Amino acid sequence: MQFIDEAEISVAGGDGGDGIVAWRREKYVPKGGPAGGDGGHGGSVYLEATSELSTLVEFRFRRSFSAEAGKPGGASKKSGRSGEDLTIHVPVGTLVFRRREERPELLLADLTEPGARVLAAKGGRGGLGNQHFATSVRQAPRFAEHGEPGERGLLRLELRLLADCGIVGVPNAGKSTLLSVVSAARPKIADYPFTTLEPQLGVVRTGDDESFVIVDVPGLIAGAHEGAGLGDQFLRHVERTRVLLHLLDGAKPLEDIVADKEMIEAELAAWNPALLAKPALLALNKLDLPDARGSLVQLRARFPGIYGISAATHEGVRDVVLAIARAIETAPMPRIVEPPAAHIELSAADAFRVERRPDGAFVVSGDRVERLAAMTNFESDEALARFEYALGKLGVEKRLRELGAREGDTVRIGPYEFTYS
Ligand SMILES: Nc1nc2c(ncn2[C@@H]2O[C@H](COP(=O)(O)OP(=O)(O)OP(=O)(O)O)[C@@H](O)[C@H]2O)c(=O)[nH]1
Ligand SMILES: [Mg+2]
Repeated sequence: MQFIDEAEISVAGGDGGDGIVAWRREKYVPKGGPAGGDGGHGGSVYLEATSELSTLVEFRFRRSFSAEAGKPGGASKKSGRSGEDLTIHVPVGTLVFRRREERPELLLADLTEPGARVLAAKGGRGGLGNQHFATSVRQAPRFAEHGEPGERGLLRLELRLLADCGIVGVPNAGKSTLLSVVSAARPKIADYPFTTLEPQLGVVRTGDDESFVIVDVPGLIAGAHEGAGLGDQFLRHVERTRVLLHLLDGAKPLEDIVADKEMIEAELAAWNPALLAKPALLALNKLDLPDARGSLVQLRARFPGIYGISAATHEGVRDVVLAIARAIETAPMPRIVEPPAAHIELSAADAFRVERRPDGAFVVSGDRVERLAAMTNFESDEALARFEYALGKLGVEKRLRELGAREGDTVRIGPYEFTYS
């Protein structure tokens, strides 16, 4: 049974449309002012959680998603149409990570509610038409901006939600027996600890159309949060459940039952304090044993809400199941980590790097610089002048000088090559 569903997809925002060069045409005016329209913005890619999906399988077949590009501007200052946004639906509970080169991946969002959305790749801005570039000295600008390329990125999707309720407790408490009674699952049951080695899932039907998913977590021992008995792996699964059922072993003496309860709670808290805030039901199992009945009376004095059940005879099981179902209804979907609130650009916007290559050329790299180059129409001297001005403002020019660039040296930015002057 798979517990962590994963997929990797690539997303691309639509490129912005190009701005254009055009002139106003009026009767009796041979050549009017600049009137080139702006390109439309590229569409953005969003991820949206929906309860209609429960796995990430469909991403095995389709891995690449791009939003529509913006249309180029028109004459008479007409703007191009913007590209449509693209929404990719993912199951509720999907964690969205952005892969980064040479750096750890970044959590973009934890989509825990239906309808929760995250901007995954922003569309590029439309290029400005020549209507914007007229100044008192330049009345007939013969250039326009290219559209900005859309953002591109690689995302890793992870679905950790596996169950509404997690059964936790010490080894041999009867967790697997209970699972086999309340669901159609047939886990291994035996009279020794660590029978269950992997979490087991079961679907519990509570009505014609109602059910919840329960997970039988392998027994936890002291030190579980540090990995004892593989406890850390099991606790990770407990994190994503909405409700916990803490099952106590009624075959043990009262003092041991109380000590087990405290140990399990300490392990949950040590793994993640948020686990203790989860709605939790407490139940003493093996009530068919005479000593267990006595223990229950004592325990009830200290923990008034405790349930007494016997997985063997099914006594009290129905009550616990209904109580779990009620608790699930009102429990919030637990969050794994607080995600950052705002959209994070693919790379730090203003950072750039200048490197000198063995052939003597200088290579300038960086998101912003490369975008700027992509938006420039190098056939126009005016556009080139504007580009150089922007490089100066970003500090690229200064950095080139510091690195010893001289007249005639080659400077490369993305696919473009320039001569330093
Ligand atoms: N008398 C009695 N025995 C029970 C009851 N429930 C479970 N047992 C027995 O307790 C032993 C352990 O049961 P399991 O269901 O395997 O226990 P577990 O909590 O899943 O154990 P691990 O997988 O090792 O963590 C088995 O021998 C069961 O038959 C019960 O209600 N009454
Ligand atoms: Mg078991």
